[in-house]
Amino acid sequence: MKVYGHPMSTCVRKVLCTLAEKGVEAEFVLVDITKGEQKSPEFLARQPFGVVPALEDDGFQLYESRAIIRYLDAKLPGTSLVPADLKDRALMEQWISVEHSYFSPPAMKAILEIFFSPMRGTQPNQATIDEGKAGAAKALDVLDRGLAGKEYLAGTFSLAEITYLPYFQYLFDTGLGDIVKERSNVAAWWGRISERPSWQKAIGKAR
Ligand SMILES: N[C@@H](CCC(=O)N[C@@H](CS)C(=O)NCC(=O)O)C(=O)O
Repeated sequence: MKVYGHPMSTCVRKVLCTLAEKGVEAEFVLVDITKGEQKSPEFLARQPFGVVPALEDDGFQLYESRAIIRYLDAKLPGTSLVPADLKDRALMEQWISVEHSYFSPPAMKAILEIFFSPMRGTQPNQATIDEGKAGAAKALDVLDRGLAGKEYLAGTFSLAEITYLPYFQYLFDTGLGDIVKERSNVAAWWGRISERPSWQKAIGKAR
């Protein structure tokens, strides 16, 4: 099994975290997005939108991180990352959709502004950061209410947690972690899930 991607990519990190939860090693093939390798004809044949990650499993090719993590969970042995209970499973899907639709787009707007401005040789645009933070904070308010009295979004640690982890990590890495710390249920949840060995491995801090 091969994962094509870059270790700094949020979407690749979801895949690496899922593999680590399952206790499975895959071959990592570096696609250097800092050099534009994701737009090469060779990689576009794997991922026609020219973004990472892509998966190859015994000739089967798959792209889109959320599709890949569902596939890996269903295929690989180990504890399931999808709840067995129908309602918990539906809640997992709800929270993954909230992440995709309402949380990560504004969070990434703020994160990328901070991340890329030094490379552009400009100061980060504070209005862009504030707009992104405000949008992400709105989603975090909903998450905070959803997590009241709960350890995890859908009963147990699931794919839902894995979809949020990379964006939370970058909020902290770019100095925007205050919007997490200000919300007590979300802050406690982040503390719980970010300590997992699978996440530490996905970000290269553990083996
Ligand atoms: N919907 C895609 C998004 C993938 C994506 O945006 N990947 C980013 C890195 S996190 C990328 O490859 N960026 C390079 C580019 O846009 O050229 C997925 O979930 O796999």
